[in-house]
Amino acid sequence: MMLTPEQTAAYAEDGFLVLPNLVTPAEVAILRCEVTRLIPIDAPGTVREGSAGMPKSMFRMHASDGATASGPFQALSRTPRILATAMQCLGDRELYIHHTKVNVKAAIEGSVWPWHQDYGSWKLDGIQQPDMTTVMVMLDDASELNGCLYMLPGSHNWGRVEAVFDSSTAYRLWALPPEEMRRRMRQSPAPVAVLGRAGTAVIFHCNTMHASSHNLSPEDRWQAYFCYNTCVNRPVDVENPRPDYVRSRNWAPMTLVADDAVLQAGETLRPAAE
Ligand SMILES: O=C(O)CCC(=O)C(=O)O
Repeated sequence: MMLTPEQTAAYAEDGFLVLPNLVTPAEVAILRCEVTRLIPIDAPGTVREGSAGMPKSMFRMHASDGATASGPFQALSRTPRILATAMQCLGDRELYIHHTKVNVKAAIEGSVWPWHQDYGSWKLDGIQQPDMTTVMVMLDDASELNGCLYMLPGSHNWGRVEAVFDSSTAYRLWALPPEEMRRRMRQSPAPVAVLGRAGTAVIFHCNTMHASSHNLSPEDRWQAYFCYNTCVNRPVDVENPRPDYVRSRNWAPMTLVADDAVLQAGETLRPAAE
């Protein structure tokens, strides 16, 4: 898939671009089966919350090894629809994945993600330039009630803003200071709720300020995140680097696969016919 000139202009201006129906219902069904299989696994990085112990985040679905490796997620991370779109947004054909995750925002109990920029954390991983982008794929319909993402249009143009470590939820992260956020939001266009049917995606720049609310609905909200970096921008050494599940050491350029690779990977998971 190639973005149109209007779409690339919108990504450059707003710092994000919504891509409705990027993933088909058949693919979503396969990916959802995979999430169901992975939820009980206690893998490095899995952070749980709520009375059912649902993963607020679980990592590394795209990898070929490890407890959470998933053929369909690996395939999706390399399909032209996603990888070539990331290449186009980053203006570079040599990309690797910094990390992937699925955020299960549990019904009633799934908690807020405070306003943050992903590069707030990724710079501390040793990544020198904000030349990174994330593709989020909805595995459920996303609504304001179930805690959809919100994007602050144009906020990537402000560059990286100094962050504070927020440990108010199960997933601790570098968040934007509340006073800074109040000041900036008063000068900014209103946040955009990223709503859509399962299979809708959004691609967003690593400095775009984003957040999401508590899930007040009676159903979980599942979203998958694929974070891409350019190979030339791989992290430099830092003291106490974060683990591989969140700061990948696999810096080899990724190759594109056929666009039906998720369906093919799903076929191999089906029990053999009698
Ligand atoms: O899944 C969500 O609601 C927000 C996740 C997020 O902002 C992130 O992982 O950076």
